[in-house]
Amino acid sequence: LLVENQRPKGSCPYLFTWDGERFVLITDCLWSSALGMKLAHGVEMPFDRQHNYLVIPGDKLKPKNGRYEVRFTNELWEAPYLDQAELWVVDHPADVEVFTNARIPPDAKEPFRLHTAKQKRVPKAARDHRGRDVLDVIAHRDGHYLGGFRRQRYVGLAEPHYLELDLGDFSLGDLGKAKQVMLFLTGWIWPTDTSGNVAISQDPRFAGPTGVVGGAQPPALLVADGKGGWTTLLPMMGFMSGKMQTVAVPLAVEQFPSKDYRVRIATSMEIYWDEVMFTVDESLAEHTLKKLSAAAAELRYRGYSRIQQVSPTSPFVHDYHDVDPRPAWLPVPGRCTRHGPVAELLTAADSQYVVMSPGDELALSFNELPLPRPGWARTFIFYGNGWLKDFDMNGSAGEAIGPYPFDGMKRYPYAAPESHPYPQFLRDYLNREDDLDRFWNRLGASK
Ligand SMILES: [Ca+2]
Repeated sequence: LLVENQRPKGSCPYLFTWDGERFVLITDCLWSSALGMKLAHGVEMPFDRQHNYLVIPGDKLKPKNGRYEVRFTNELWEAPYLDQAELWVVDHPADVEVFTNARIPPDAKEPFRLHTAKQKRVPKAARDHRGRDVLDVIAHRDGHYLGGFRRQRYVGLAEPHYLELDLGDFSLGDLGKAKQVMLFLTGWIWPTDTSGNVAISQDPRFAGPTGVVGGAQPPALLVADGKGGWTTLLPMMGFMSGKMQTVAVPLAVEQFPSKDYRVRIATSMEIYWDEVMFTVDESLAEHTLKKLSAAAAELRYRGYSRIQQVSPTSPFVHDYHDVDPRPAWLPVPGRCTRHGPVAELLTAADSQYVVMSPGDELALSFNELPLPRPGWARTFIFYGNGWLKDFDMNGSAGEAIGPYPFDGMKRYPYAAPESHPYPQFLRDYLNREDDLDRFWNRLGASK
């Protein structure tokens, strides 16, 4: 019997930062912009450019020789088209923690926002869908994740499950005057892919409503209705775009129908919560935000990080310093960006971008800023925009790197007379091809 462990073949490139001693994994990038991805048979994801705002805790990014070093690695069977990359430096009082309003699906009408949390509150009680007390699991961000649900036949799909939180009594004591609650939910998600989504949508046992990710119910927020039942307040609460991210969910106290202040986060996606906390009536803390473009950026071949999963509910964590240079994926037809300096491609969202092949890494260096003022601390945000394509034979144009996306394309894949607006960019930068012979030779040579 041969057992092959399931691991993602596509989902997103990885972001690593230099923490003073080594490169550490922060999270996934460009997660929500999968070109040609299908949510179900015949249901395509939007193909617009996507914006990513990824929080990097201050202790995970320290300067090295006057620069902040960030690594963006493409380790799955996919191609990122990274158009713009910036490091945002947020200085703030040391006693607040910084979050953003980023979530999946993004709300195009909602501008990017920071959130801060000063007095973090732990729910009074937490139970899972089987009635187990799970407060200890979700009370701290400690890499101890809440599982306890059955996985279904397809990656990313779980049995319907929920986390029930008792936030306390908003009619009494120090919570008695509360008007606005902000829930901060941190965790990781195992994504579905096109082939899985298409299969689920054609499988009557699992198919969900059309247009819903892989037939699964994305997280919804319910509140106790005071009559022993539950009311859905937010059918799409939003979820994180990968590993170890936080979703901020605003909730007005007056939205509770009764004095029962319990909420449920219900989903059938494969989501593992690490920490759930909330704040009450906090306004955005004083802060400064500076945006840095890369002082240098180099595209090069690197290989594949060793992957570790410490427990069945933990995310897969990549070890940057344990790398296998052998190719892991079959090359895909099409041209990628030539290796070498590429900083000029990353300064603007202009449809002139860096196309990476599997095994490539982008080394980004940003000039260090002076230390924050006394009593303040620093948090970083990696801002990136562009597109991503999984090489999935069930996806649209999922068998090749082209056609090359651009702002304003009317569909994907597009066809003549639509064409990329910068043919010279395509000629000058996209002139590297992975060839099949080299792939097989490399595999052979490694034995
Ligand atoms: Ca660009």
